Amino acid sequence: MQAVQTILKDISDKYPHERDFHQAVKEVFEDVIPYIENNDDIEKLSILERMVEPDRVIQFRVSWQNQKGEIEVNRGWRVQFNNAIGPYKGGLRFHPSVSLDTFKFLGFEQTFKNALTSLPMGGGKGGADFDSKGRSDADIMSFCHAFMLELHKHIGPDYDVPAGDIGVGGREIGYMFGMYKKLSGRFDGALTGKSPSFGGSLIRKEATGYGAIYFLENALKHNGEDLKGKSCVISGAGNVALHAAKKLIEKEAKVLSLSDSKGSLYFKDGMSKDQLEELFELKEIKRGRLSEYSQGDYRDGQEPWDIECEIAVPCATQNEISEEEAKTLIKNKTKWIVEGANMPTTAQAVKILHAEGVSVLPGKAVNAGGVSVSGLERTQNATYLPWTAEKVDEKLKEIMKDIHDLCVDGSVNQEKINYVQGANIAGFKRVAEAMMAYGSL
Ligand code: NDP
Ligand code: 2IT
Repeated sequence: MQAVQTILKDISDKYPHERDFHQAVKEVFEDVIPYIENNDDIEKLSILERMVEPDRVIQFRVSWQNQKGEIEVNRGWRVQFNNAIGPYKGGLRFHPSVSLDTFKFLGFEQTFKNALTSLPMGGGKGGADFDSKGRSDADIMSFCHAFMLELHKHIGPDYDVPAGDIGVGGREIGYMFGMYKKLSGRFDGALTGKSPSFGGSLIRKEATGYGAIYFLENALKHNGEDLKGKSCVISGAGNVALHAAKKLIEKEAKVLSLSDSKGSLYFKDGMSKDQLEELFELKEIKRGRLSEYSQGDYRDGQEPWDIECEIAVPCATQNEISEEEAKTLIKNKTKWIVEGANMPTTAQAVKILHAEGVSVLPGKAVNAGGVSVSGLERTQNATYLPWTAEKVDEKLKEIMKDIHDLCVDGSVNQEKINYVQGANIAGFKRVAEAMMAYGSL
């Protein structure tokens, strides 16, 4: 469709280095062509042109003193992408590889993900090029405090509500919330992912991984299958990967691997509950590396995608599965790709996988459980009423089922559900309708 191609060319001319952002826009806009073709107002009101420009981009210097007394300088960002359906909402990522491109792609994706949750949340994303690996707790605290010294000017419970993402977990949110509270003089829900001891929601920590498996269960059920005995390869060993593993083991699936940026850990007969508990301790408490774990087969420098499995669950980062990995998965007869991470499969890989009948369950639907429970944390903060873990988990299950059903409805092909297209159409529709209602803004 001409309008879509014109915009894709326009953003690649204007922002030639923003490859991840282009990829995210291309995937959404090409999928929603059937919807745009039936809605003249999308073109008439320049909805696509407006959707690719963030509402605003905030970039700032984070200078801070490390334990040795040296002053270090990092770059921080918050991209407030689109608040058509609610206050900006989305995580903060601390990783040395990030750039504005990363946050534009993540903020764009977040806008449509949040729309799928049916909760009132717009899209935003932010973070810093800070490398927390090998840092002392004191350094992490100083950095988080310095980061919030600037960020606090741009957030608030009804305006922009950040949470965690890669490199930002409960510890970092605690340091940042402490500083936010001090600077603003307010105790409110301006951040989610807080500890339940100071306003956080139970199950938020687990929500992304658990939600991913609830989504997968719905998709399997739609196809007349279930999880029992299915072999699963997981990448990543962080918040999302570990909780996805926990839920899979609980559902009697076989978890064959975890990985980090240095290598993968292979469990030929499936990881046991006890082994997973030890890995939680190693990663969450000791903050160690997978290479330090003595059980399983540690494969230095190797990704997990060559391990034969029925279900692949990428839970580390973007573009983990490209053409080559996709071909290996196809050769090994993998049937499902469950994107716990944001955009872990490249566009080309998705094409190849779809052509071979592999179902790709897209990140913006699969991992939406995290932001959904963040939404529920906002509700609990706003009403001053904490919910029980059971209540949050029930609500999470309901939301994931609803997102699954929205994806099924959105798929143009009803014989073989295209979950990627279904998610894109359902999310896009909701954001576009709100934008059209506001007129030219
Ligand atoms: P964590 O920081 O807890 O864990 C990240 C894991 O991924 C680590 O094992 C890390 O390995 C690995 N990893 C990170 N970057 C790379 C890389 N460039 N190459 C290889 N491995 C890498 O992050 P989360 O588990 O929270 O996030 C994982 C994914 O899930 C991300 O895509 C995130 O955007 C997405 N997500 C997270 C949500 C949440 O609630 N936390 C919600 C929705 C999506 P190492 O330690 O070696 O760096
Ligand atoms: O990518 C994501 O959805 C997140 N990192 C979680 C965002 C949130 O606000 O909980």
